[in-house]
Amino acid sequence: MSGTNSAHGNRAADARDMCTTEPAAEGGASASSAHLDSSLRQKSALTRRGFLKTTGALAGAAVVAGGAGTLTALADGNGAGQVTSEGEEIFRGVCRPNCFGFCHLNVHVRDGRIVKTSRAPYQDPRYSRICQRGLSHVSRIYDPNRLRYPLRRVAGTERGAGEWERISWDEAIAEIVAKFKEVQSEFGPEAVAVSTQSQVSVASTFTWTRFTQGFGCTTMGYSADNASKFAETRMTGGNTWESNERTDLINTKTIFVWGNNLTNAQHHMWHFVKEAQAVGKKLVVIDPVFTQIAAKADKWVPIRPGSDTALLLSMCNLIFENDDLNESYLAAHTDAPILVRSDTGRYLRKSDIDERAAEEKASAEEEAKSASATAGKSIASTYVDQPIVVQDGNLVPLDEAAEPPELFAERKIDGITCRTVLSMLRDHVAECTPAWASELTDIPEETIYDLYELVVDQPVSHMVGYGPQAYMNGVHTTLAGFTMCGLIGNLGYAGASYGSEWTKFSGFNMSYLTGAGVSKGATIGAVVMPTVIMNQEYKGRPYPVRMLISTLGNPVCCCPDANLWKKAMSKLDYVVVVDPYMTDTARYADIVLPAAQYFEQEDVNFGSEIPTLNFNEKAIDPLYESKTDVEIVHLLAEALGKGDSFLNNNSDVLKFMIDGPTCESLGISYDSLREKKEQRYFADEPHIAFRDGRFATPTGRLQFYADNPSPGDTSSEKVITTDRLAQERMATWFPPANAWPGTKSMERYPLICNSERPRFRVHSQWFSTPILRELDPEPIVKMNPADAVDRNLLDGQYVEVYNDLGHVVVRLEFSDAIRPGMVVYPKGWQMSQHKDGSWSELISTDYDEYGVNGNFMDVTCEVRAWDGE
Ligand SMILES: Nc1nc2c(c(=O)[nH]1)N[C@H]1C(S)=C(S)[C@@H](COP(=O)(O)OP(=O)(O)OC[C@H]3O[C@@H](n4cnc5c(=O)[nH]c(N)nc54)[C@H](O)[C@@H]3O)O[C@H]1N2
Ligand SMILES: Nc1nc2c(c(=O)[nH]1)N[C@H]1C(S)=C(S)[C@@H](COP(=O)(O)OP(=O)(O)OC[C@H]3O[C@@H](n4cnc5c(=O)[nH]c(N)nc54)[C@H](O)[C@@H]3O)O[C@H]1N2
Ligand code: SF4
Ligand SMILES: [Mo]
Repeated sequence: MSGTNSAHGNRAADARDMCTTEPAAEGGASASSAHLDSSLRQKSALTRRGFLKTTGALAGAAVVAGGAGTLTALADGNGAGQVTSEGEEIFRGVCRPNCFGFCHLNVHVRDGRIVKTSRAPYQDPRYSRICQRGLSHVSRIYDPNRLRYPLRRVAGTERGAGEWERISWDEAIAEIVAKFKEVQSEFGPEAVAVSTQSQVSVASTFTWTRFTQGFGCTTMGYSADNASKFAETRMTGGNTWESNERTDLINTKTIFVWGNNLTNAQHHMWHFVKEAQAVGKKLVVIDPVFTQIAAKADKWVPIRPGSDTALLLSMCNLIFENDDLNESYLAAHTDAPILVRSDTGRYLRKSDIDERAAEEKASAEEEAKSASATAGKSIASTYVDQPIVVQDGNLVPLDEAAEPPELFAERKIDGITCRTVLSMLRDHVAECTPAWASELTDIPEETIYDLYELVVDQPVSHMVGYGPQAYMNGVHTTLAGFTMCGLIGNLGYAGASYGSEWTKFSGFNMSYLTGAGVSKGATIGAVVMPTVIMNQEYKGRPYPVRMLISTLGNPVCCCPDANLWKKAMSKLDYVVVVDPYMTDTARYADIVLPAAQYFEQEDVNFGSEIPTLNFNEKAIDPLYESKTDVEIVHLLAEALGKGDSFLNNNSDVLKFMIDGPTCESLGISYDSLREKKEQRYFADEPHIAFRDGRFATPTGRLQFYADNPSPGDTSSEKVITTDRLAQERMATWFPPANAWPGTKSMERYPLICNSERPRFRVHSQWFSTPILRELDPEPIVKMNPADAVDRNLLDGQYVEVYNDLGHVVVRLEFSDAIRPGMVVYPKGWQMSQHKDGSWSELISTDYDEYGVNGNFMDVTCEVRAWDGE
């Protein structure tokens, strides 16, 4: 509980100072803090009903548009094709907060002011949606909390103290550039780190990358959602978290939802599940919490947090036991038949058994080495040393196996035992019986057998959220899921899928990113960065990070260990934050630059659950003195003497990124996209991930076995221990670091502390939107009444939730939906909106070196009454 008192002290100062932050003379801006303060004082308007009673109504409210839900009338009133009033102009907007939605919106403008946002049609009407956040953009854009001018921390005040003075853009740029040069000349170019987080826009994000690269800076990478992506890449070769398109859900027999809080977190997609249910498809929800979607399920399986891997491995065990293997899929599309050497743990290769191949390999490697020496960079050998399989009793290179190879084989080669991946996997899961899994998952054995029947009755669509992967063992949850599906071939065809639909468009002209130069600075994950700043050390060697430019993200609010982040921010020589709002991160800056909002600039957005590029028109000029990120980068680059290497407006950036050969081959150009507003980039509809067993791994197959597991992060020596390496070879059960019975954390703090995605915010975005704050006035924590009674706590009272790392003070809400032994909080409030502390204080920056992910759910806490002010 160190630092609690001072944190409280700061909080009071934060709230007070925010009133004096923005120049009152201009009116409006200073009202921001007044609004926040009053919203915190306001009692919640919601009655304290049990969650179970309200479930139905809220589930309806979550989906506002088209077909489903109770607010359809409102949505239709805001629908496309409506008669607009005279003098009103409608622009196409794309809502892009990273809720995976990218809804197309009509942005209604009258007299240069946005007066309404309403649903605009996707070409495929099944995707036309809008939610309460999309409907409240006017309230968000003209929010009195909007930053209006560049602000500078008042000289002599502490960072984070909240005292600001208005300065001009010229002053701001001159000061930033002077500091930038000073830091780079004293400590090297990498001493400036640039952070962009989950808020992605093609024009802005890629321009900041060009800046980071062009000026040799360190990149502060993203450390959320990485465990799933890392595991998927390892097994499938994909670089996203890809599944079949959601329009394919109708083709499945059963939808399994693994920790995906769909009606809050992707509510634009929920109707696909509902429609599938309406035609008789089953819905199974595996979640420790009785979520809204669990309430709609045919079967809800309350699993012990952090134990999905055990359940998934028990399915694998039963697949072997019941001989439900899909042998032809395994032989043709997976590494199941490849032999593995027992001495090295590596695939047996052609060069291991064939002298000529060994010579060829050696000379290819030699050639690559000397080419590298000439080119001055490392060049990999292109020689493919084929893995070996057994066919008709003979050892055969994989690419020469004409007939299906043997799945279970064992050979002794030069005295070394070699076994197929499938034989090893069978042994690996032999002890993962339903009885074993039942103990770990707290799911009755009979239920596990019932689930198994559904899992093997193909096709099955597994929708996987980010809850199960946000624990220290999260990589293996995804490895186990793909292993289960791979064994039975439940991938790559209509209705058969595993993952979370997040597609990636790879057709942009990416030379834009490095067009101004290539940085020698490292990419350091956001979960690693505060420690690097504190120690000025990375990978065991001195590494200076003295200045931070943070844009398109709010790390102090959203990254683990807010107290560590606050210390790290205070340690830096200089901090610049670019954002439309005074966020937690902005509060710790020396200079805050006001950024333009979504509809104040032309942009393209992509990377969603919907495989389209989406064109966002500029509807109004940036408000007040705000500027687009592209303009801000250009101003900085110009003052740093490289203005010619940077474009000065979004349209030019978009043209550069889009008008290249790849887009052309897809029939996409800047002009066509601007005209059509939306262009699909997959030829198939619905898009099927890993169609026909095609994978982008080195073997072209789904790889159950990691031939050469390499960590996402090499900064720690412990990643190369033999034990750790062995653990990484195949999907393996091990418990979470904290949220597990018997851990030190749990002995001291017995409640597991999970977050949920709030329907009123996306992360911290919309945090102060007045209309939404009326509906959702203050931070809460939900707890099962049984746990509350044990602690003499009352529904509605303020409580302190705490652990060794920090604390937060919020209102308690009783909820029967919460599993006893847990608490759940809607995330994304700024620190200043809590009575004290913040949720991110409770989360540790410990991470798994392979996934390099924030363990947002692997947290424990205790709760007590709060008697402070
Ligand atoms: N407790 C807990 N914490 C979590 C998670 C959790 O489950 N639990 N989940 C994690 C996950 S999965 C994620 S993805 C992260 C997200 O973490 P962040 O990406 O840091 O979250 P946001 O609050 O969306 O921050 C985006 C910021 O960009 C600003 N912005 C919007 N548009 C623009 C623009 O055009 N230009 C500029 N310069 N700024 C703009 C917004 O105002 C906002 O302040 O949070 C993580 N944090
Ligand atoms: N409204 C809104 N929408 C959002 C966001 C937002 O902030 N607000 N954020 C966006 C982003 S960046 C992301 S990454 C996605 C995340 O989308 P989701 O993955 O759906 O979101 P979460 O709420 O983090 O977690 C999902 C569920 O996991 C459950 N869970 C926790 N632990 C376990 C476990 O061990 N096993 C199982 N089976 N379930 C578990 C939780 O109870 C929760 O219901 O949402 C996106 N959409
Ligand atoms: S917040 Fe997400 S679901 Fe809501 S309108 Fe915007 S993109 Fe659509
Ligand atoms: Mo995320």
